[in-house]
Amino acid sequence: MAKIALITGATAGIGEACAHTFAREGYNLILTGRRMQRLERLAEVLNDKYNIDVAISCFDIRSKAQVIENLEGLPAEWKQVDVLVNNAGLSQGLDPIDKGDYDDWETMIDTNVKGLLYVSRVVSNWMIDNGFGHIINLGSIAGKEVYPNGNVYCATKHAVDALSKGMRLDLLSHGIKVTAIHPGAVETEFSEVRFKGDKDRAKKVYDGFEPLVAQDIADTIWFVASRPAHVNINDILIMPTAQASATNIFRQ
Ligand code: NDP
Ligand code: 8X3
Repeated sequence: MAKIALITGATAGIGEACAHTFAREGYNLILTGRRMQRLERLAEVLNDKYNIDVAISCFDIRSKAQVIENLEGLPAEWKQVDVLVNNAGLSQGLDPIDKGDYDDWETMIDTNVKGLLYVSRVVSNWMIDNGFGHIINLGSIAGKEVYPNGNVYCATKHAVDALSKGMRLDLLSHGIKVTAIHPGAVETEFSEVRFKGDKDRAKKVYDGFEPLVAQDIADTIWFVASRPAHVNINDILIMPTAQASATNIFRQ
């Protein structure tokens, strides 16, 4: 029987690259995100190219009710999830703490922390019942360091770091693996979302150096997910060669 991966935030960037990678490896997929058309298109492409089954679950991860209703509403056979990639997340704004936008703060906390928790609560129970599973959380260099004006986004990713450690402890006796992946700069829709559609400002983030691409992270996640049963990789910090810390990027 084919294995199953549930990937949150599969409509773009790292999540979409993970969907392609796990499909290539023969996994059936549960793909989530808010943009239904993108989910439908991706499901069609993956189904055609890899002949796998894809279940689409379209919801806003900030809504506890939507998360529970959509995930619990999946047929029982889809709840045999081998790998959960907790990828959906975002940054909004880059303002000093005294000028931060309240809505931006709430969006980041609700998405990156509470959304990840809601999904993990549901899926970890399936994994406990199944007796297997691997949860892979997308942290960030922003979860290891704090940079100017990164305040709340960094706090949410520090929370993901702490939650990954907490999940590993709490799920240990159930044999469920927990891994945190912490990327540096990856060129996706991330900066466009952070700067609310300002493409020029987003592009400048990656000027003068070669950033990571989504596939670099998907390859790393696949490596982690494909280790033997007795091996768990707890934590990976993965950076562009030109980046040494959150703020230290060598640009030419
Ligand atoms: P993208 O903006 O390209 O993709 C983000 C994904 O998250 C989209 O599929 C989006 O789907 C989903 N998402 C966002 N908000 C919600 C929501 N409320 N409900 C459901 N889904 C949501 O960014 P990346 O691929 O770069 O980011 C993926 C993860 O990697 C994030 O957690 C990010 O913090 C982390 N990361 C990114 C880095 C980077 O430099 N790019 C570096 C380190 C970590 P939709 O809009 O359809 O809902
Ligand atoms: C994204 C990386 O440092 O641009 O998590 O915030 S950073």
